[in-house]
Amino acid sequence: MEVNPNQIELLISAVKKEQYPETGLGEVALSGRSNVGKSTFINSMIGRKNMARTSQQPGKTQTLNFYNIDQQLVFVDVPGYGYAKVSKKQREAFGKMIEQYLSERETLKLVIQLVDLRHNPTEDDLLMYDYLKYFDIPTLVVATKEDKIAKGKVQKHLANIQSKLEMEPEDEIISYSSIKNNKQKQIWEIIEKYL
Ligand SMILES: Nc1nc2c(ncn2[C@@H]2O[C@H](COP(=O)(O)OP(=O)(O)OP(=O)(O)O)[C@@H](O)[C@H]2O)c(=O)[nH]1
Ligand SMILES: [Mg+2]
Repeated sequence: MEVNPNQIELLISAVKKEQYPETGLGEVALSGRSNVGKSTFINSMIGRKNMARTSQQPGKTQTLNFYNIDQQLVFVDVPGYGYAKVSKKQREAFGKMIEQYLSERETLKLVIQLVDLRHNPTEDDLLMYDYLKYFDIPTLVVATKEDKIAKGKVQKHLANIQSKLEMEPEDEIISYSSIKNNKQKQIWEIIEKYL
């Protein structure tokens, strides 16, 4: 699958169901801890530097951002979890918004769950993966920031994450670096299988 970087459009930043766009296209949502690199991942996959807003401050993405990707699919950039500085009330509101989307969206074909390749999955990562499995949502785990780890250690870290998440055999895991930027083709091929 190839996407034209000039044919990407932010359809809407939604906070409720009534605002979800009706495109007839399959959707792929990005989930993960705040600051893990979800928005950066979207940008590197579509070959655009600043389409999805990124930041070194966690908590950048606060709405469900729907991007039409070259009329082939819709990427949904989701607010990150586990960010201590948002208020309890805001965290609850985010939680509800994300849960409603994940549990009710019929056009959702795949969740790309981002984790940090360097570390053990967090408690929230474990909860999120379990939640996705509870709702039978196909999941691709992308372990990002691969550039920050020695090449010889990548496989060991991947195996550790796979085992800690108790990943189901049909779900794939892949390491990735938005800086190296060299696995888009491979990941597009995986995504295509689910659309
Ligand atoms: N070294 C390295 N840094 C990365 C990588 N991916 C993302 N980053 C950096 O991580 C920071 C956070 O990236 P974002 O894409 O804004 O993170 P996010 O998951 O969208 O965060 P929220 O919107 O707060 O949920 C930025 O400074 C990125 O440049 C990567 O593969 N390698
Ligand atoms: Mg973001």
